[in-house]
Amino acid sequence: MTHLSQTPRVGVVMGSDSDWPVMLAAAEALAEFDIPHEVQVVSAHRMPQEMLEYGTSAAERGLSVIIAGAGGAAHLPGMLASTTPLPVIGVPVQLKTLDGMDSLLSIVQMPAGVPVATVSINGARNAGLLAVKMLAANTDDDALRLREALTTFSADLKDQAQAK
Ligand code: RP5
Repeated sequence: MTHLSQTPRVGVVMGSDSDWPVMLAAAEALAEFDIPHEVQVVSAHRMPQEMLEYGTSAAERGLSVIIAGAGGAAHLPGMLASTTPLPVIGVPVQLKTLDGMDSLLSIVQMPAGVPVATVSINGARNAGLLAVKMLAANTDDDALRLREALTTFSADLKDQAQAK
Protein backbone atom coordinates (compact mmCIF):
# COMPACT_ATOMS: atom_id res chain seq x y z
CA MET A 1 0.00 0.00 0.00
CA THR A 2 1.17 3.54 -0.69
CA HIS A 3 0.49 6.44 1.64
CA LEU A 4 0.12 9.95 0.21
CA SER A 5 -0.30 10.54 -3.48
CA GLN A 6 3.20 11.39 -4.79
CA THR A 7 6.03 8.99 -5.63
CA PRO A 8 7.22 7.45 -2.35
CA ARG A 9 10.57 8.75 -1.03
CA VAL A 10 10.76 6.30 1.88
CA GLY A 11 9.89 2.62 1.99
CA VAL A 12 8.61 1.25 5.30
CA VAL A 13 8.84 -2.53 5.22
CA MET A 14 8.43 -5.26 7.81
CA GLY A 15 8.69 -8.99 8.08
CA SER A 16 5.08 -9.58 9.03
CA ASP A 17 1.73 -7.84 9.41
CA SER A 18 2.22 -8.45 13.13
CA ASP A 19 5.03 -5.83 13.12
CA TRP A 20 2.66 -3.06 11.99
CA PRO A 21 1.52 -1.91 15.47
CA VAL A 22 5.18 -1.02 16.10
CA MET A 23 6.09 0.16 12.60
CA LEU A 24 3.07 2.45 12.38
CA ALA A 25 5.04 5.03 14.38
CA ALA A 26 7.59 5.32 11.55
CA ALA A 27 4.85 5.98 9.01
CA GLU A 28 3.24 8.53 11.34
CA ALA A 29 6.53 10.42 11.72
CA LEU A 30 6.94 10.55 7.94
CA ALA A 31 3.37 11.76 7.54
CA GLU A 32 3.98 14.53 10.10
CA PHE A 33 6.62 15.90 7.73
CA ASP A 34 4.51 15.29 4.60
CA ILE A 35 6.94 12.75 3.20
CA PRO A 36 5.42 10.40 0.62
CA HIS A 37 6.07 6.84 1.70
CA GLU A 38 4.97 3.31 1.03
CA VAL A 39 4.30 0.47 3.46
CA GLN A 40 4.80 -3.20 2.59
CA VAL A 41 5.32 -6.61 4.17
CA VAL A 42 8.48 -8.20 2.73
CA SER A 43 9.76 -11.14 4.75
CA ALA A 44 13.41 -12.08 4.30
CA HIS A 45 12.70 -15.70 5.22
CA ARG A 46 9.20 -16.26 3.94
CA MET A 47 9.31 -14.27 0.68
CA PRO A 48 12.98 -14.01 -0.24
CA GLN A 49 12.39 -13.37 -3.94
CA GLU A 50 10.06 -10.45 -3.20
CA MET A 51 12.59 -9.12 -0.68
CA LEU A 52 15.36 -9.21 -3.29
CA GLU A 53 13.12 -7.53 -5.85
CA TYR A 54 12.18 -4.83 -3.35
CA GLY A 55 15.79 -4.06 -2.49
CA THR A 56 17.18 -4.14 -6.02
CA SER A 57 14.39 -1.96 -7.45
CA ALA A 58 14.08 0.53 -4.57
CA ALA A 59 16.47 3.21 -5.86
CA GLU A 60 15.22 3.16 -9.44
CA ARG A 61 11.64 3.43 -8.17
CA GLY A 62 12.57 6.73 -6.52
CA LEU A 63 13.01 5.73 -2.90
CA SER A 64 15.79 7.50 -0.97
CA VAL A 65 15.64 5.61 2.33
CA ILE A 66 14.33 2.24 3.49
CA ILE A 67 13.07 1.64 7.03
CA ALA A 68 12.93 -2.07 7.77
CA GLY A 69 11.47 -3.61 10.90
CA ALA A 70 11.57 -7.23 11.97
CA GLY A 71 11.51 -9.35 15.09
CA GLY A 72 13.32 -12.45 16.29
CA ALA A 73 15.87 -13.63 13.72
CA ALA A 74 15.54 -10.19 12.17
CA HIS A 75 17.48 -10.48 8.93
CA LEU A 76 15.33 -8.19 6.80
CA PRO A 77 17.19 -4.88 7.35
CA GLY A 78 20.60 -6.42 6.74
CA MET A 79 19.52 -8.37 3.70
CA LEU A 80 17.92 -5.30 2.18
CA ALA A 81 21.07 -3.29 2.92
CA SER A 82 23.04 -5.84 0.93
CA THR A 83 20.85 -5.33 -2.14
CA THR A 84 20.58 -1.53 -2.38
CA PRO A 85 22.82 1.54 -2.39
CA LEU A 86 20.18 3.34 -0.30
CA PRO A 87 20.57 3.84 3.45
CA VAL A 88 18.62 1.29 5.49
CA ILE A 89 17.33 2.02 8.98
CA GLY A 90 16.62 -1.10 11.03
CA VAL A 91 13.92 -1.32 13.69
CA PRO A 92 14.22 -4.25 16.10
CA VAL A 93 10.66 -5.35 16.87
CA GLN A 94 10.12 -6.85 20.31
CA LEU A 95 8.50 -10.27 20.33
CA LYS A 96 7.16 -12.13 23.37
CA THR A 97 10.44 -13.93 24.01
CA LEU A 98 13.89 -12.50 24.81
CA ASP A 99 12.60 -8.93 25.31
CA GLY A 100 13.58 -7.93 21.77
CA MET A 101 17.27 -8.49 22.42
CA ASP A 102 17.33 -11.14 19.69
CA SER A 103 15.85 -8.64 17.23
CA LEU A 104 18.30 -5.92 18.28
CA LEU A 105 21.38 -8.10 18.02
CA SER A 106 20.27 -9.59 14.69
CA ILE A 107 20.07 -6.10 13.20
CA VAL A 108 22.84 -4.15 14.86
CA GLN A 109 25.78 -6.49 14.49
CA MET A 110 26.36 -6.08 10.76
CA PRO A 111 29.62 -6.98 8.99
CA ALA A 112 31.85 -4.08 8.00
CA GLY A 113 30.84 -2.76 4.59
CA VAL A 114 27.12 -3.42 4.98
CA PRO A 115 25.84 -0.76 7.39
CA VAL A 116 22.37 -0.64 8.88
CA ALA A 117 21.43 2.36 11.03
CA THR A 118 19.82 0.56 13.95
CA VAL A 119 17.39 2.33 16.28
CA SER A 120 16.22 1.14 19.69
CA ILE A 121 13.92 -1.83 20.26
CA ASN A 122 10.48 -0.76 18.98
CA GLY A 123 12.06 2.61 18.08
CA ALA A 124 10.07 3.08 14.90
CA ARG A 125 9.31 6.75 15.57
CA ASN A 126 13.00 7.56 15.69
CA ALA A 127 13.48 5.54 12.50
CA GLY A 128 10.94 7.76 10.79
CA LEU A 129 12.55 10.91 12.17
CA LEU A 130 16.01 9.73 11.11
CA ALA A 131 14.69 9.20 7.59
CA VAL A 132 13.38 12.76 7.64
CA LYS A 133 16.83 14.00 8.66
CA MET A 134 18.46 11.98 5.88
CA LEU A 135 16.16 13.60 3.33
CA ALA A 136 16.86 17.00 4.91
CA ALA A 137 20.58 16.53 4.24
CA ASN A 138 19.99 16.92 0.48
CA THR A 139 20.25 20.25 -1.34
CA ASP A 140 16.89 20.38 -3.11
CA ASP A 141 13.97 22.65 -2.20
CA ASP A 142 12.21 19.92 -0.28
CA ALA A 143 15.31 19.39 1.87
CA LEU A 144 15.25 23.08 2.76
CA ARG A 145 11.58 22.74 3.75
CA LEU A 146 12.46 19.74 5.91
CA ARG A 147 15.34 21.53 7.62
CA GLU A 148 13.02 24.36 8.58
CA ALA A 149 10.39 21.91 9.81
CA LEU A 150 13.00 20.01 11.84
CA THR A 151 14.16 23.25 13.44
CA THR A 152 10.59 23.93 14.58
CA PHE A 153 10.25 20.31 15.69
CA SER A 154 13.40 20.56 17.85
CA ALA A 155 12.22 23.82 19.40
CA ASP A 156 8.93 22.13 20.32
CA LEU A 157 10.85 19.28 21.96
CA LYS A 158 12.77 21.79 24.03
CA ASP A 159 9.53 23.47 25.13
CA GLN A 160 8.04 20.10 26.04
CA ALA A 161 11.10 19.19 28.13
CA GLN A 162 10.98 22.47 29.99
CA ALA A 163 7.22 22.18 30.61
CA LYS A 164 7.74 19.02 32.68
C1 RP5 B 1 9.62 -11.90 11.87
O1 RP5 B 1 8.98 -12.83 12.64
C2 RP5 B 1 8.64 -10.79 11.70
O2 RP5 B 1 9.30 -9.58 11.45
C3 RP5 B 1 7.90 -10.77 12.99
O3 RP5 B 1 8.44 -9.82 13.89
C4 RP5 B 1 8.13 -12.16 13.54
C5 RP5 B 1 6.87 -12.94 13.80
O4 RP5 B 1 6.12 -13.01 12.60
P1 RP5 B 1 4.66 -13.63 12.59
O5 RP5 B 1 4.79 -15.03 13.10
O6 RP5 B 1 3.82 -12.77 13.53
O7 RP5 B 1 4.19 -13.54 11.17
O8 RP5 B 1 10.01 -12.41 10.64
